[in-house]
Amino acid sequence: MKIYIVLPIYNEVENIGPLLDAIRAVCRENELSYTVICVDDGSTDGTSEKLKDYASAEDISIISHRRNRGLGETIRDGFEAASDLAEDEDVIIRLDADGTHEPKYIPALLEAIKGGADVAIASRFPSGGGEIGLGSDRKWISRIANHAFRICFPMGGIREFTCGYRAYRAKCVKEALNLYGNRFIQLKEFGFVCTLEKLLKLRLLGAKLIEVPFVLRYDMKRGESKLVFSVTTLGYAIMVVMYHWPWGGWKRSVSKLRSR
Ligand SMILES: Nc1nc2c(ncn2[C@@H]2O[C@H](COP(=O)(O)OP(=O)(O)O)[C@@H](O)[C@H]2O)c(=O)[nH]1
Ligand SMILES: [Mg+2]
Repeated sequence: MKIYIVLPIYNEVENIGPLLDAIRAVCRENELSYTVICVDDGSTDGTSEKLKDYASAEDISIISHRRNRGLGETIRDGFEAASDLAEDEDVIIRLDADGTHEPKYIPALLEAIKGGADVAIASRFPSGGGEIGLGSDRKWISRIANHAFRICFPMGGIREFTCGYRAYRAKCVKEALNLYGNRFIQLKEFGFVCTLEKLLKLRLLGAKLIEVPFVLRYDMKRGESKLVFSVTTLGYAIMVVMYHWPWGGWKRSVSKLRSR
């Protein structure tokens, strides 16, 4: 089994070097066979130059966008690249490149996949999970959003909808890309919304989801958050409609896609 680690990267000059070093340390310590797929989304702060230092390393591959295309297109490119390389039994892991998602959780996420999960979600909410360094406004907005999503998109006992740190069974991602095609990530214009869209679309295909406790280290973030609240909120609102739309929403269209 091999793991493909997808990193969406936009202006993370201070964070990217330590993160790549930490990923390497965890993978070597646990004797994991891995490749890191860095998707540099038109960074302008020196991140691209920093990545060049790593470009010749065997365990790192770099996809570069000449222009900033946003998180949706970046994740699409990273996941398509990983799924093209991966065998069915491999695992795709995606984490933020801002220093807040520590690679030390990779072994626990892999264990969850080995135990039968199709998607293992690093979650702040089970016992042992948490968050450090998040401002109180951001903390409350995130809490309220995750509660609202439990009502809008019930997925068993899942409580963590917005954190992008997850491991995916490659077979499921390949199936989803075959079935949904370019619509696996459809709401590309809405940045961070793609994180939840992927989860919903996999769940609609029957993916088994499990949460693994993790602590979000917002105190370790250097640089500004790239979350744009207005765009993200609009994207979520559109997603609720598209999911539940009675005449052909995502929820109903899966059986049609399957029968094609
Ligand atoms: N490729 C790409 N990545 C982005 C963009 N905006 C944010 N990211 C990346 O997406 C991840 C999440 O962004 P981040 O600033 O950490 O958001 P926060 O954790 O919610 O504050 C980080 O790895 C960013 O580098 C973008 O426009 N393009
Ligand atoms: Mg982050």
